[in-house]
Amino acid sequence: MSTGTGQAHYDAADITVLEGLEAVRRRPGMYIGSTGPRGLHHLVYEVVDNGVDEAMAGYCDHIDVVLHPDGSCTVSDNGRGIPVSAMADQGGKSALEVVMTVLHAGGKFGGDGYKVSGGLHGVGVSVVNALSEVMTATVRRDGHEWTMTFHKGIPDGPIQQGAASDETGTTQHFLPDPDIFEEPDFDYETLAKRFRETAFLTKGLEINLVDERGEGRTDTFRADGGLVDFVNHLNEGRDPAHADVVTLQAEAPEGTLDVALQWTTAFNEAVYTFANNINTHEGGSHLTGFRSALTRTVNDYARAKGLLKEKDENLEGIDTREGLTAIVSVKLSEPQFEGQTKTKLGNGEITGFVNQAVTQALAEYFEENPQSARAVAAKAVNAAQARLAARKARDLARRKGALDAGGLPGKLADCSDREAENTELFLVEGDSAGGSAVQARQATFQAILPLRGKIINTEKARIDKVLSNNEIQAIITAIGTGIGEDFDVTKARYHKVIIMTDADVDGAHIRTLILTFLFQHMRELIDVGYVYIACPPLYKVKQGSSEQYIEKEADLEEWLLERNLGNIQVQSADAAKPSSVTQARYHRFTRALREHEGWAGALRGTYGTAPVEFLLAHSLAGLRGATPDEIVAGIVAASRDEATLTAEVVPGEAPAVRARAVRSSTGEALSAVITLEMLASREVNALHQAATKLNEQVGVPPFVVTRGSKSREATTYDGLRQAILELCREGITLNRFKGLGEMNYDQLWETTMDPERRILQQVTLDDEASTGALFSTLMGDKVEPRREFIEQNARSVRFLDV
Ligand code: 0RA
Repeated sequence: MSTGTGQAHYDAADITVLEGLEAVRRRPGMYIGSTGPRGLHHLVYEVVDNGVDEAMAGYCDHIDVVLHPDGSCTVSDNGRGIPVSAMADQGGKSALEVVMTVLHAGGKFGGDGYKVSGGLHGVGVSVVNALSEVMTATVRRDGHEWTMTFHKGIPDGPIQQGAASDETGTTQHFLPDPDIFEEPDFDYETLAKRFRETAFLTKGLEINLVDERGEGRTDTFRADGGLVDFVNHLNEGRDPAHADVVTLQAEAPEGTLDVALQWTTAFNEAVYTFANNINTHEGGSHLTGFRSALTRTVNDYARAKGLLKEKDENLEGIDTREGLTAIVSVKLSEPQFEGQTKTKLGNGEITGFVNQAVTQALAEYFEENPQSARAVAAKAVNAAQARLAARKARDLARRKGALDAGGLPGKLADCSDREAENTELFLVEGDSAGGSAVQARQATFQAILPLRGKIINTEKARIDKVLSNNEIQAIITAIGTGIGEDFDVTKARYHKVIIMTDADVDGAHIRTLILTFLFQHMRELIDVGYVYIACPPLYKVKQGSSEQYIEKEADLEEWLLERNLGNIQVQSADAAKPSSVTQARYHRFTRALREHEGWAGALRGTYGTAPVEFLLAHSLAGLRGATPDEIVAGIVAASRDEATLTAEVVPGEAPAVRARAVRSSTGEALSAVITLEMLASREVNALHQAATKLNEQVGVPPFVVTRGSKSREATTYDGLRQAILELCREGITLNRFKGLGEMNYDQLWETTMDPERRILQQVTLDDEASTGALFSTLMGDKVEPRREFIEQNARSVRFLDV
């Protein structure tokens, strides 16, 4: 085994690499979609998906994902390990180096069976590398451990052979570059959701997610039941219409097929399709085959058993899918992805294969389970009747002019421009806010529809019931597209439909109800990007003669600092004189503070509060790795004027020291048992490093912070941050808006409706499967899952990735 010598001279391959990395860093959006939260999480998916590919090829059954307090992430798998040998056609560079630095290099090795997924988001780990401040790849294979470290994608040096190892696998540690990403903070829930889905699709693969930040969390995702577990998960908020989940597997030259399905008593359809583990949001050939099989099989059964009489029309596809939850997963060697978002499977040959396999399996299931079959068929017949009834109701309503554009709802304050492209419709919570909105709007292009009271919960009601609801009728007629099978996006009367609700729990609920309706009956309106959420500000701040609206907490802090940090002086215990803090320095300080808090939280979780608080209060993290006697000496030496410290070795098996601090001013005593194990831990090491960074930024506590004649004392780093913010807030009037109604109309215009100044969030369906499950959880029949969800997410109910 040789090591690469690509660094020895500078050749054409190096230039290509540098150009490639450069391109990624210059236009990150082209490779990962955005530099916002989505793009950031994409980095993790990219790295994890490589391990999943390895699992799909049968070489890996375990992936660990760890989120570290410093904002970095480690992904570790037990696959074969990225190859490390030198590549002749790459100037002798190691394969590892090529994979890590050459765009799209990932799939070029290995040959047979590897990279079934290839395709869609497989931009390659080199993109992650290019966008990371630092990245280290460690490979275990060929009897050794091998490592390479990179900064912004550029290798620090050639591959290094490390200790002997008889394991195999790959570990990648990366820190997303804060110069590239707007908010380099991983969201645990987002990642958990994704890995839960990945685990469902890859039977037997265990994905372990660990959050070392703050309180810390961990989840293990593993679905030994594969797709059956997925269907059960999606049906958590629904009642099954028959006992078991139907499954089938089939293999043919066209590819392989895995299906799990179950009908429920709900009314909407939850069918999710995947091709090579990629969520095919736009459906495609596999979905077509699946649907025809269902329509035919259920019709045949209903006819054969007399549930459909001779005179009855056939069931339509949509009838047979009412309340159906299903996962259709195909794997094929050369997937073609088409459609607007490249999530529509194009391979035509798959349709017949899926159709035939599903028809056969479902017919067999119906044959063997007559009771279930009857329930399914009866439900479909029922759905057809409801559909016909709804059509009649709609025709009737249309004749009466209630549903078409001719008879626009009375409450709609329409705009004068008739070019849909130029216009927007605000769906506004409540009549009073609706009134202000009408006064505030630009009547040429802005229409207002006030919604009174509660919107019907469309997850719980069948279509005919939904249609008879006044608020829903008003929404449908105002938008003009029709719904369901009649939906026609070209008839949209506005190209922006903006949901404007209060920034409180009720507002969030109403927003969910509207989104649930749009999701179920006007999906395409969301798909084409016509649906938005208005973002009314939370605060108005005023200092002297200048005032400003502020959308969220974090922006408020930014605003305060921008204006007032310059007037603030910080005196630390170790500096001769007070100094001022620049914004850049303040930000480095708070970043280090977060990291420090993160490690402290991780330690508290493992060793309890008392020893950690003791460690922090007396800055003892530097004692790691010392002997018990040295630790005792170190603790005693940490005595200050404020407190006297004593310590003794605790006899026993696990070496530990009992430490005691007596506060001089009050005589109060605190003690804690500090184990050597804790002091030697990785976390204490990291804590010490974070503390060192804090020292470098702002010095050591206690601090005195002054602004003009006002001052504050702080004994901890967190206290310092609070003191700075409090002083920045002096002389500022802060106004909090609880709802739209608290703003007068010109405020509403300035902050929320004026296209020049407002902020709109476009609604997208990033992760449909979990969005669907979530709507059911939030809006479905079962109370328990909903309560659990709301309890778990009390502070941040974020169901759609908006
Ligand atoms: C190509 C070939 C082989 C393994 C891999 C790629 C591989 C890549 C990644 C990325 C993360 N984890 C991974 N594990 C494996 C194997 C070639 C062989 O051993 O025959």
